[in-house]
Amino acid sequence: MNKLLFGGVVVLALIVGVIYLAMVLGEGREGNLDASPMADDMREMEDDSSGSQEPVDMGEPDVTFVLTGENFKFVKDGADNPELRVKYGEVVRVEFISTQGFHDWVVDEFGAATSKVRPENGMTYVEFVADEVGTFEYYCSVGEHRANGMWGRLIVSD
Ligand SMILES: [Cu+2]
Repeated sequence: MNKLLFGGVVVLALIVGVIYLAMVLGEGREGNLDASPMADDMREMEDDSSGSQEPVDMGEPDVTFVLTGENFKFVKDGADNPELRVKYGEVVRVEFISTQGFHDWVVDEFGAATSKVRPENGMTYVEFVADEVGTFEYYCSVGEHRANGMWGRLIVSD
């Protein structure tokens, strides 16, 4: 009698174990198919990165701003000291031309600075990676230009 009971318990345990495994495996498959968008996103990101093996190169900016400088403000598309908005991690390129006076374009937090130029020097530029989220000041480091209002905001968002 005891042997029979023991055998029955072992068989029952095996059946329960198999059912449990089947459920776990089944859930796993379902999760990958539809119930787990995060896993899908991560797979897509991996696919994207392996598909385009472009080196992180400062020559491939994600966003380019064209600014001009004058006494004492930056101008972009007719706007004075415009807010520049970028996404975290983007390679940012700022092209800068002085239309009046001697100026540069600087953001301390990213170590970004153009050379100081006069109108006859034409365009200068700087590229940097926006690797910190927050609101930062860009400004002209020549003389008292910053104090005279030659600055604006660079906003890096998630
Ligand atoms: Cu200036």
